[in-house]
Amino acid sequence: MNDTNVHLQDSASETGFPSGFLWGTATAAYQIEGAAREGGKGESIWDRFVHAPGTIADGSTGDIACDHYHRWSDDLDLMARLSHSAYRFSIAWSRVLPDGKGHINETGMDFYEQLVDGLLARGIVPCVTLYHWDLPQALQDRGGWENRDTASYFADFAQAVARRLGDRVSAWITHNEPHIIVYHGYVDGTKAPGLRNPALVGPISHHLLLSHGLACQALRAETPHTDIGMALNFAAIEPATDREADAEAARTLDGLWHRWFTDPLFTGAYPEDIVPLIAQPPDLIRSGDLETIAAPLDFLGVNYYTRALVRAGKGGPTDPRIVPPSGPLTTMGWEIYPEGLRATLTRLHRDYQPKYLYITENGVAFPDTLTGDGEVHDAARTRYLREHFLATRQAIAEGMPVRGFFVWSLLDNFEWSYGFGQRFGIVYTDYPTQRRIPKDSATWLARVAATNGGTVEE
Ligand code: IFM
Repeated sequence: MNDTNVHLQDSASETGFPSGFLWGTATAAYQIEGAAREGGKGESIWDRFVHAPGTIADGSTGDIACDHYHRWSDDLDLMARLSHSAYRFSIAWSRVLPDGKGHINETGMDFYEQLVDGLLARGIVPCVTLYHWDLPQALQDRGGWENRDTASYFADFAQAVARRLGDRVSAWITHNEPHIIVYHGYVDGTKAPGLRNPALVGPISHHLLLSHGLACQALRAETPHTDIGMALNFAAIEPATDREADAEAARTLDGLWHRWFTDPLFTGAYPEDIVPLIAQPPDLIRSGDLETIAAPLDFLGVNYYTRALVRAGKGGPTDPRIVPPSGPLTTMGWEIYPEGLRATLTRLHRDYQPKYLYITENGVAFPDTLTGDGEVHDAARTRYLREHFLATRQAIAEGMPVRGFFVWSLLDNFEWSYGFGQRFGIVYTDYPTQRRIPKDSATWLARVAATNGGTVEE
C-alpha cells in the first residue's frame, strides 16, 4: 500500500460509524467543471447533446456550470471547512484524451493532478470516478458504447489516469450508474447521446460491463493497492400490493434495473429470469467476457435516493409498472424513503457479500432560496440526510460493511436534462456570481463529519 492511500479499518467506534469512516460529498465533471472548450479539452457527448434544441428543460448547458475548473482551489478550501474526510469527483475523459484515445492532453491531466494534490494537502481522500456519462464525442462518432472497441479505449483511458494519479488516489470507481446510461441515453433519449432504441439495452450494458472489467485489469496492473469498485443506482423496489403478480413484477423490475448489472459483476452471469427480456445479439458475449466482468471488487458503491412501488401491467409480471409516488416528495418528484437504504444495503450484503459498501450518492433536491439574511435554511435537507445516515448506522449495527458516505452533492450544479432547476447541493450556487453559500445542512454535515457521526441526531 502506498503512504497516501487510505484503507479502511474494521474497528468499531462509539458513534456507530467505524473509525476511519469516510464523510464527504460527490460531484461529476460535466455537472460542475464548465470550461467546456478550455485547456485542450475535446468535445464530449454532453457538450454536443446540450446544444441540441429542446434537450434541457431550462435551455441551459454545462458550458460554464459551477466554473469549478477555475475555482477548484476555493472549492477544496470549502470542503476542508466542511470537515470532509473524502471527496468523490469524476474525470472528464475528453479533458484527458480529447479524441478519446491516443494523444494525452497534459493540461487536462495537470488539472486533475492539482486537484488530487490539493485534496491531499487538505487531508481529504480523493476517490475518482472514471466515467460519469461524458463519453468523448470522437468515440461516439465511431459508434460509442455500441462499438465493442470503446471498452478497450476505456481501459486505456483508465490506465493513463492511473499511471499519473494512481499513487495518490484511494479509490477508483469505474462507472457511475450504468443503468441510467442505458435507459436514458439509449431508450428514452433524455440523456446523451439521446438515442431511442430499446434493442441497444443488451449491447450497451454488456460493453459498459466489459469496459469495467478491462479497466479493472489495467488499474490493478498500474495501481495494485488502490481499491476498485463501481457505483450503481438502487431504488428500493417493492410491490404496490400483496398480489402475487405485483410481487413478481417487482422482482422483474429489480432484475432489469439492478440484477442485470450486479449479477454479472458478482456472479459472472446475467440473471436467467431477465435474459429472455433483453435481446443480446449472438456475437455479443464472447469467450472470457463474463470472467473479465466478474473480476473481484474491493467495494460496491451504492447510489440511493428513493423507492419504486411496482404493479404488474397489462402484460403481466414481466410488464412492471411504477405506481406514481405519494407521500413526501422531493422537487425531482422522488419519494423520501430512508428505510429503503437500509433494506438495499442488507439485500446487497446478503446476495453478493461485497467486501465493503460505500454510499457513493445520497441527497435531495429542494427549492432552496437565499433568504434576506443571505443564508439558505434547508431544514428539510438536513432531515433527509439525518434519516439516511441513521438508516446507514442501523445497517452497520446489523453487520453491513459500510465504510463511507458521500452526499450528493457538494454544490448546486447542472442536473443534466433538468438544467439548473434542481438544487441538490449542501452549498448554494449563486449562478450569476458563482458565489458559494453553504446551506444550513452543510454546517450540520460538517459537525457530523467532524464527530464521525457522533452528532447525527442533533
Ligand atoms: O445528479 C445525478 C448524478 O449525476 C447521478 N446520480 C443522481 C444524481 C441526481 O439526479
